[in-house]
Amino acid sequence: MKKKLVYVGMAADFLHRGHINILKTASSYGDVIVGLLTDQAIASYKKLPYLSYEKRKIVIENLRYVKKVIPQTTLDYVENLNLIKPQFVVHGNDWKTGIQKKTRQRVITALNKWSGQLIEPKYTENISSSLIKKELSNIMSETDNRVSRLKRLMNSKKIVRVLESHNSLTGLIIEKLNINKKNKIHEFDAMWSSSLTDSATKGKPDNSSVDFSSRILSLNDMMDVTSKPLIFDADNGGQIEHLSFLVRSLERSGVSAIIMEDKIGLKKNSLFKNQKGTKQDNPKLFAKKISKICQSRLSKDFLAIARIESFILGKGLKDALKRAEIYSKAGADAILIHSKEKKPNEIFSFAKEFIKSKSFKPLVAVPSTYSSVYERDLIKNGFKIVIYANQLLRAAYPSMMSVAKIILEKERAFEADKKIIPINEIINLIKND
Ligand code: SPV
Ligand code: MG
Repeated sequence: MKKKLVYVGMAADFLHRGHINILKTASSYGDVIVGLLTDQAIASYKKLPYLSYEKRKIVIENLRYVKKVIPQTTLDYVENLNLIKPQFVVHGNDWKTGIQKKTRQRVITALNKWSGQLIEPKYTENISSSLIKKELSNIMSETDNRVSRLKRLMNSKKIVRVLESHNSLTGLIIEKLNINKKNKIHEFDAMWSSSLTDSATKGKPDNSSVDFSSRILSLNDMMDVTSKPLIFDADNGGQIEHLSFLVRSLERSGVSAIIMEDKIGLKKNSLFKNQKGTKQDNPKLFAKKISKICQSRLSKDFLAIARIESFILGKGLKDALKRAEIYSKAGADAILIHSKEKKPNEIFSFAKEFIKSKSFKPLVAVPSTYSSVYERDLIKNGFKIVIYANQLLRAAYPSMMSVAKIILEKERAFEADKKIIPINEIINLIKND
């Protein structure tokens, strides 16, 4: 007699005895088909798994309780259930509440169509998920893994959300902060080491007076206490002869991408109104720098991102598109199209044309001046990375100024107390474990 089919959906990033309990129970009902959640499916509602789909698949399909593994491309089971029409679905009873409650309801409705049954073994307690998570964060901050993570995020998420970090404390905000919005976890995916905010933190102008060694020291501080990927703002990359050493240092520190802008001469921040005296590089020479990065990197997962400054310097769309073609052919993995307009029209007009090209590469936006743009509109227009490039420093400075002023005015600190967090909170923020 043909055995009954049992469907089990799982992410199975780190297999533990809770998973085994589910699969063992499932196999007592018939042949087990595991719907293994793809990276995209998992990233749609929580963190990207440590292991890629292919690696997780190898583990699961070799378990003796499992007959077959198929991809489950969404958090929702219904598509796969309609395809297989299993007599049983098995899932731990922990999904009755929380983020997966709706998914469970839809499974029940689908199963009802062919009188299938949902089996919910008791969730395995005491496997100490906090212990696993702690281990996981150690593994995630391993250099190789961190370098590759940005590329994996780009392949798995609609848009990779990046926030500026200028010290370890801001790195920790990016690392830990998340909010639950409509049953999806929203968080920042990566850190941006900004030349502007790193220089400002050191009290220096954004004109490359803070050299790369010093920039790398600051980012190493952040790397010590975080596990998320970091994108490095390399200004124009410096001299081509020095680039391979910069790439080597960045890769060794666990950086995932370098962004290099096509300007020459004394560096000026792109958001300054007056760009007089700033020149764009010859595109062919800049392309050589991109190729140099590609040749120097040890891992193909370390991304070379070319930043086009045509709009900043008033050169217009045609120039930007011509450069995008050249940079893409030279090996750029993505293109940052910069703009200091109040609206994103300029960058969207660029995206609309570039998307038609055979050389199209994922686009990066830095919405500092056009901050009203929503992520959903960037996604619609072909953008894959959004960098919020300076907001944390802009938040910290006025707050510190106002507290310093209060102390000066009142000649005591009491009045400032209600504007600042208690000392206890600072102590708890940085735990020594
Ligand atoms: C930075 O954050 O340093 C940047 C982005 O390069 S911008 O300030 O817009 O030039
Ligand atoms: Mg910069």
